[in-house]
Amino acid sequence: MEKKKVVVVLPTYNEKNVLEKTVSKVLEQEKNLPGFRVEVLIVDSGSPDGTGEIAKRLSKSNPRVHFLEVERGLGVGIIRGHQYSLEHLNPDVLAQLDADGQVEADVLVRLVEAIKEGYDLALGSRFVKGGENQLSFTRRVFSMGSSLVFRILVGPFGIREVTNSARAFTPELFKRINFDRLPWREQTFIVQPAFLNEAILAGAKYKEVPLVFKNRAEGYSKNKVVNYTYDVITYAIDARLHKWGINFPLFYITRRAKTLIKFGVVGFTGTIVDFFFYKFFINSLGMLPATSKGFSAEIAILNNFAWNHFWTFRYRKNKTNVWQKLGIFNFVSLGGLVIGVLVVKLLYTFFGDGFVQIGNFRAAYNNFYFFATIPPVLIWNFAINNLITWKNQED
Ligand SMILES: Nc1nc2c(ncn2[C@@H]2O[C@H](COP(=O)(O)OP(=O)(O)O)[C@@H](O)[C@H]2O)c(=O)[nH]1
Ligand SMILES: [Mg+2]
Repeated sequence: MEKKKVVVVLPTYNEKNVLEKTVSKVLEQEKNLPGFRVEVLIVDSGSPDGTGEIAKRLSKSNPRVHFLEVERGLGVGIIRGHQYSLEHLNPDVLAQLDADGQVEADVLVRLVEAIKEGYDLALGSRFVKGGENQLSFTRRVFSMGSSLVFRILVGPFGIREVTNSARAFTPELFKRINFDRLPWREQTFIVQPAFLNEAILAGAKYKEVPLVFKNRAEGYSKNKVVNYTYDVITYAIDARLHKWGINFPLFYITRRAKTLIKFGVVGFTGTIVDFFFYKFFINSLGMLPATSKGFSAEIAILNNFAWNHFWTFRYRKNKTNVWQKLGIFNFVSLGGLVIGVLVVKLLYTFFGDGFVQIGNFRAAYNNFYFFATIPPVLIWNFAINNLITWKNQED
């Protein structure tokens, strides 16, 4: 009987010290896969460390090793790799594994066996029986967290692992994927959970198989965990809306408007801080609403400044130092503060103290005064900060 062929895509970026070892470990798995021929396709994104040269050499000396050069990005490597495989290598099973040796290569056997059993998609999983995640604490929190966000928002809830690369699937499934909705050109690793979602939408019958994920022995991680988390959350909301029939390109927009979104998120946390202190000063220190608003707004300004400085605009460089920036930021926000105080003052003058009964809940008028300040202050800050931000960029 003719043997079936598994082509394992190995994406690489600066993996010169481990690549050769990984390749031989993957090819070795063939002995545990009777009826299958295992080949690898190394997909390198022009690694500056010369990984591509090693890959080229391996592909010349071994007919079971192939090589493809692509642009930067894990998604680009993975997707272009499978496309190339389908066009040139005639595979019966498409597989993918990290090239850095973090994943025990024997997972390939379990992945391919699941496909043999009739599944369209096999997922290497650290979170099923027999699986292991030996990463650092923060990375473990990330993988568990993204899995949870994904399972709750996108589903199906029964799935355990959504971010790992170790996978195998059928060429038929790959051809059914809607690549217009798959953000495979992004620079984070969002392609992994997104591919899973698109595969399930394309009707994939999937199975999770155990996988052991070790700490890196060589080289460094290219995973930008903060950016990846952001992508997982926005992608998951986007996918949820899509499932409800709402086709709003949230992921695309937030990718492009990242700074603006961060600014908005900071503003939102600022509002919570503001409200907390506003109520605290009124209820615990007996301040008048307008006075309290003055103090709480300043605390919120300091909060927002810190977040914007160390997060939102972290990569913006210009001539002003942190104290000068704090001064400018405060000055800009001062307008917002004055507006806030005036709005509360005005409403207080008209309506004074009082309560409304909403069901079982007794709400003081001053709550409404606070929320009334949000729209005008938001508009003011948006307009003026845009101008300042834009000015800063010019320096
Ligand atoms: N072709 C290609 N491969 C990449 C790129 N970024 C990461 N990889 C590979 O993807 C795999 C997983 O990346 P890694 O940095 O180990 O992420 P981690 O395991 O999540 O820490 C490794 O084999 C990397 O070499 C890229 O931009 N292009
Ligand atoms: Mg790795």
